[in-house]
Amino acid sequence: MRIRVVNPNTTTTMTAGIARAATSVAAPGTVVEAVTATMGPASIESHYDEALAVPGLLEQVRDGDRDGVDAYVIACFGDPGVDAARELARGPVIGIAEAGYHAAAMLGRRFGVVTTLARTVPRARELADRYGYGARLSEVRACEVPVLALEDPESRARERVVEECRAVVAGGADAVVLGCAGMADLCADVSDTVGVPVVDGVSAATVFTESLVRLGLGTGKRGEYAPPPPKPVVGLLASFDLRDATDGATA
Ligand code: 5HY
Repeated sequence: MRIRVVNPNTTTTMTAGIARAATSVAAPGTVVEAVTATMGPASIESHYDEALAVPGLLEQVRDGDRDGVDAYVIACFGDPGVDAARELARGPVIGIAEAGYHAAAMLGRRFGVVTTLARTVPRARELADRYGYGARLSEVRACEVPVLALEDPESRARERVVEECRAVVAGGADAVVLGCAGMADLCADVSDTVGVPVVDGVSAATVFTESLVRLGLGTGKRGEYAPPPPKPVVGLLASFDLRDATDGATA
């Protein structure tokens, strides 16, 4: 099976870390294709960034489906464009926030999240409510390390993440979810240090999509997630016009 793990920001070094996490948990026979958006912001830390990241994500899903990809992981903690991607893709599409929350919810009564910037905290809470985990989420804390600084040894990212994870545990959480794809490389070490399960959404989403494909399951296509109705799309986004794709005429 082929799982396409999409980094919706345009930073290839971050995709490399995402690829390591996904590949490390994929089963034999599963091909992990870690790809970077060809357009959009270098990192996603605001609603504006998130909106600009969606076309690059959808391009990777559209092209992946034309090329026979079986499932998709959206490797950004805001789960940007997950609904639109589910309309486009035949196979399962899972965002790393949703996967992280599902995994953490099976590891204790309450879980917390450690994210990057404080301004992303409300989005993390909103997604917990959307996925039905609002009551299980103890708190969301920010380490105040920008996404692209996570890779910089000078940023003390590991120490900052450990400090916030410890505070989440002191607040009563049984498990912690890391709130950024760029934290995937830190997961095992941080978990050992803080002594509770620490969940990386990239790994969780990879094994969950793999399991759904193995179960022969994909997104329900009868209603909300049916293919988008084809219509004229003009301007910068003209290549997202689905009419060619639906009537079989070559683009
Ligand atoms: C992420 N941003 O996982 C989110 C994290 C965040 O570029 N990749 C990003 O801060 O929301």
